[in-house]
Amino acid sequence: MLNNPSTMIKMEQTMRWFGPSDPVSLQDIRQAGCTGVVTALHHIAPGKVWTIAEITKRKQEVEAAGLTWKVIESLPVHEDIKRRTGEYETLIENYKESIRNVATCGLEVITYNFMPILDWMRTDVNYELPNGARALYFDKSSFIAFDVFLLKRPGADQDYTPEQIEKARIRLSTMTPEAQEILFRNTLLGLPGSEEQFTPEQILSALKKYEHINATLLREHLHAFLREIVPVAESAGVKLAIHPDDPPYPILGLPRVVSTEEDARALLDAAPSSSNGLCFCTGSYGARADNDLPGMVKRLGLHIHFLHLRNTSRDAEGNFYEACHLEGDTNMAAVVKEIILIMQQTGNSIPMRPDHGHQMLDDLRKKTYPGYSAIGRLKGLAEIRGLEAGIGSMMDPKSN
Ligand code: CS2
Ligand code: MN
Repeated sequence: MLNNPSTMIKMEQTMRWFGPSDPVSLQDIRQAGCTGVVTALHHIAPGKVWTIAEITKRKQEVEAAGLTWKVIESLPVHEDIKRRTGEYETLIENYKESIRNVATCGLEVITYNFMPILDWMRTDVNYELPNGARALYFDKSSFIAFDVFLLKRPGADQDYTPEQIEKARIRLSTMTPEAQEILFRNTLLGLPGSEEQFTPEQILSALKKYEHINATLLREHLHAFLREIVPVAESAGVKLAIHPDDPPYPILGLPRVVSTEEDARALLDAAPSSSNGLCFCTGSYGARADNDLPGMVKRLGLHIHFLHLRNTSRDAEGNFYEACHLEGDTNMAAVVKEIILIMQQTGNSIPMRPDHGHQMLDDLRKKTYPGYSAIGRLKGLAEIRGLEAGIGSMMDPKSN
């Protein structure tokens, strides 16, 4: 309707780009319909300062391709900050300096997480769906088999019931040595976008360093960190967005403290500020049946500075796979509707990305980072964009 344009504010559509070595190019992302990318300086080690020169260089590279870079994913938090050991005070000062530099360069949102040692964890990164596409899968029995029988983590058997362990033993016995090797490799995958893997020795010694840290202490460390960095972010004019735990419960005996609405509320209350906010990842929060996602958007929406929209299909045992964006257990339409209401209320667009996608079509023959092939994410993005346009137009008084 030319003379009756929609007044609806739309989510800002982006995709993650892992930098110059990403097999998915900036042009690919632009053709997918995105206006921007979400990226990070992956070559700078956690704990080191992001300099204005390095940030500017990356920003110019993105802008030269006709895209914007407003959201960082991620500015990693050094393990010493999570444990409050070693040089953590200096590391927090470095983090603050990076925040200021990012703001100076005009970036708007900083995504980070507070998961000890590991980021997301899956047992299968090539799970074949009935239609032949491939998805990421978390199978509890395989994971327990890895933990108890392959990694042999001390005390692991205390974390599970005898029935769970027996089931895991049977699962392992049905796996070929090759399948066991793949399971081992998948679970020890390093950060998304890297090809590095932890060795079993590295993981066991990293776990040992967290032996004395329970959920209460980790939460205190997170809140103390926030009390230090939130005022810096606020005065610099950038927003922080914490990504939830994935999966959203403790694994390998490690506490996880950003898994539920209550966790999110507690961390927001620890350092009240419009700069203290959330990366609302529906795939991560949605892997728990007790998280009410549309309700969380409704109640926490003013603090949502970045959105990861994807779906999971889960069962009562804790197994889940990444479903199509509009299928699975999260009612994506209800979530999108709440997001539209929040954007209408604030008058601000919230950046989103489709998070992961299925490996499908031509991408099945390409080597891509697990979850980050182009076509599956394009499909997810297109579906969410359609959902938003449809729901938005029904809610828009001007189009009725
Ligand atoms: C991402 C996370 O690939 C993914 O699942 O959503 O790895 C995310 O980038 C980090 O947890 C944010 O710090
Ligand atoms: Mn996510």
